[in-house]
Amino acid sequence: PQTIYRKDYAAPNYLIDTVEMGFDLDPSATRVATRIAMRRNPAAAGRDIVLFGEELELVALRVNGKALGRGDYRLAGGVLTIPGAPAKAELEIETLTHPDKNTSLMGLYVSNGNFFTQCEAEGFRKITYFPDRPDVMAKYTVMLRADRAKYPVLLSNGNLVEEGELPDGRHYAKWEDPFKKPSYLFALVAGNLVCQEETVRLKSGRDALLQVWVEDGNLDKTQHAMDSLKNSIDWDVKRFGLDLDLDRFMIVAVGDFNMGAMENKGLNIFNTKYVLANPRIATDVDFANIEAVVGHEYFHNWTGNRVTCRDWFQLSLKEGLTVFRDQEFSADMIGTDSGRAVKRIDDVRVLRQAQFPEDAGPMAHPVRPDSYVEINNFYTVTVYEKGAEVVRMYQTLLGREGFRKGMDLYFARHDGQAVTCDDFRAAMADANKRDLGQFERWYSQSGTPEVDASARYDAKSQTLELTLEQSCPATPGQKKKQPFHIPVAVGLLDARGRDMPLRLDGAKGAAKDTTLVLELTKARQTFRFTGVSEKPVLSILRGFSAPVVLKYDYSDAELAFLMAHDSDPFNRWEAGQRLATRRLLNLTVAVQAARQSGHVVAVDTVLNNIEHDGALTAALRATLNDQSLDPAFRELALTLPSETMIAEQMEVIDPHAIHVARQFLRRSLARELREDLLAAYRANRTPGDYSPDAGSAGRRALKNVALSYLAELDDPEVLELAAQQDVAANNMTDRLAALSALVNSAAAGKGEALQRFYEEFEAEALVIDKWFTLQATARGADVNTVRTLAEHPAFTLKNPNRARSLIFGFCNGNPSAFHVADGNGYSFWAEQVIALNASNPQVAARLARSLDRWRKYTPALQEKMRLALQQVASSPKLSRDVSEVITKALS
Ligand code: DPP
Ligand code: ZN
Repeated sequence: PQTIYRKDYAAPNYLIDTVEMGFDLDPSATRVATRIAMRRNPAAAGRDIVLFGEELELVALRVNGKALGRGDYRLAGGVLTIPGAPAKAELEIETLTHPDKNTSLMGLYVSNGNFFTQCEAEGFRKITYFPDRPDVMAKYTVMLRADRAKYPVLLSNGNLVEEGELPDGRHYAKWEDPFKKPSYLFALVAGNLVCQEETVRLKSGRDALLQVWVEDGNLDKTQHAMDSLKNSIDWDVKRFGLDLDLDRFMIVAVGDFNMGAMENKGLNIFNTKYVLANPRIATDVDFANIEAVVGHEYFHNWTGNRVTCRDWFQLSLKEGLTVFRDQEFSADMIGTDSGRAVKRIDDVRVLRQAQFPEDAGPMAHPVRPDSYVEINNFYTVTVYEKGAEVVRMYQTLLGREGFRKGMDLYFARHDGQAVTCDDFRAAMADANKRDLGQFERWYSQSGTPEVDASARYDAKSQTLELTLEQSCPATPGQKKKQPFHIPVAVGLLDARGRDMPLRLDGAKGAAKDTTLVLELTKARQTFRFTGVSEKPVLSILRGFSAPVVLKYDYSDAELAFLMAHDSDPFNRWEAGQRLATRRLLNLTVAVQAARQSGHVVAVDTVLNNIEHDGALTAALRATLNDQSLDPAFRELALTLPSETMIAEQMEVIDPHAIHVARQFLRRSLARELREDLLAAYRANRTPGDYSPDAGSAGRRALKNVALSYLAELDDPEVLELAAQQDVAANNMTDRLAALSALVNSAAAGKGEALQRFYEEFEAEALVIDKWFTLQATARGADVNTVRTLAEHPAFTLKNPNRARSLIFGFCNGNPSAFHVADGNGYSFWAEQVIALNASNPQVAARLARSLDRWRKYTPALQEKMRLALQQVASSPKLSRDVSEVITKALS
């Protein structure tokens, strides 16, 4: 397969004014007639009309009314070239597609009997031949024709301008989108659907019709999505002065969907997972995710749709920015400072758990990649989450107002255009009269920078010197890195744990701020604080002010102190995580040593004899019982770093030892904190009607993390609590937590509980997904458990959510079972990648990435992983998607 390079970008030869499309919808053969008004682009070097098309039957092709014969154009490798076309050309194309055979879920496809489209990034070319690239923007008019009985609802982008009857029981609807858009934002939906709708008055005084479309029987699950949409509309006006520009905004839920959701202009198409919710079927996390994703797609209407990407290398221009916007939206919706902090911690956890490993592995790429084989492989945590951190750093450096000025200038300059990450950076710089030249390296250099901090306090002169040194490891294609522009937020705590007012040497005025943002731009820099009246404890990288690894030689006592006192909630949490990580790494080494010595003593006995000062237990107890802290924060503080997080800290990953160590620590904490946990469990029940608000959700989270610790003890009193909760719960959060506690314990009734759960929720696909995941990630689950579950009548690889629930759940969510010594986990993985490759390459390529970090494992595991990778590599008909991932992993 061919590699596409950013440096090869060339402007399109032809621009488009209007596109008219007619669809005769039929699941087995849909005819699409397209008429495109094109004109030569004066800014382009080439003169041919270049169209892309995949898996299409070309029925007819005409230029200015004249049919083209085989000699008039070239068609090779999915590219249709028409040489010698006039400067102004009306192009007519007729194609045939087969939606019911389309299992890739890109282009036009059928899900549960209804039609849907997915065109980002390059799915439009599976509908018609077209200059399918984001810098070609046009106005669309779309005519849909279909059987009225089977497809009573016909939707496309923009406004409904006409509808009516046709002979033979068919009907039609004509849609007109008033805005220019790239083809990846095209959408249509046709089928038997129902909607919840509401008319809202916009800030501009106009009215807009909001609709949430679902399958019949799901209207009791749309209220939260509708509320989230209305909140999103209000928030964007308040925070960024951006109002809805349409008369009609639709969200449609579909059960078969590769991604989370898609921001098609005026017609967002969503994975049901991010729409459907009520207390019975959705957890607190689901409710929060729905709010975030509804917000995300809605915010794309400005950041993505009104201003779009020049080419796919610029994907983070819209995704990083829009993730940042949805993160801020969710934080503002919680409203409290502690709620904001909890949201921040959650987001950083995702970044470090998923993006840091990506940045250190074979698929590492800059936020703005330089090349790709298959663009679908670059919808990554780097482009999204690290991209959002990069946007957040502008705000940290420029302040909220400065950031807003940059956004205003960005829209003033680029509304209606397809632009680059450099254009965004220029708007930020120009609006604030700042030089952000060096900041560009956040876009061009891959890898996670490391910042090493060291401090020297001089009592006599009352100065503190903080030295920061940055480096960045080599990544594929990038051996040497230049220094980044890194905002490092710093605070100093006095002996009583209070923030000290800060003053940098040479700064004018009295010290008053207690957090300063230092700008680290050189490889090594020293910052001198004056008037520091006593030796402080340092709180560095407050709020996680940059996506870096901070190294600083904290003592255990300092970490416990920060955990008790830091006014910055992020660093307060972080101190506990550092303490826990240290302990977990020590335990892991001890497990390995015990195993090697071959002693027949139980590992637990060895671990019990390891000396430690109890600092972690004491600090966790204090946090757990601190009623002044938000329950949601306490839950985060109590949650140990995941096995994946620990793995990333090790030179050589030993999943089994990590698992034993972490389980041991959970059990000993449960034993030592038993009474405190029971008290927290009882104190944080949420009686009465369920509400997904952050306060109630936080209480449930604390209660349920207490339950999960307690269940480690396998004592009858606790298991009885779980069994009671399983029966009495009035919401899915509590229900699932109880079931999970039972399944992960030695409870006798766990099989029954699982069965009861299944029967009760058999009709709710999203809940059955949870049922599969719970079992795939359960302690004691192994490859055979998962193979057996894959034979369950409710399992199918064809539905991405279901495939993810079981297969990804196991391969990514149960590391010690997946990395079993005999390599059976890897054989299973290879089989599934190969099976998925045949039906859905995009999902297959995601699964293929589960072995990304294979070179970090013990030699014995490495060898087995290499064989599995090679097995996939040598299987026939490998898609571009999977091939790129496997080739990079093996290289
Ligand atoms: N639909 C995906 C998202 O919103 C890709 N644009 O991020
Ligand atoms: Zn997005």
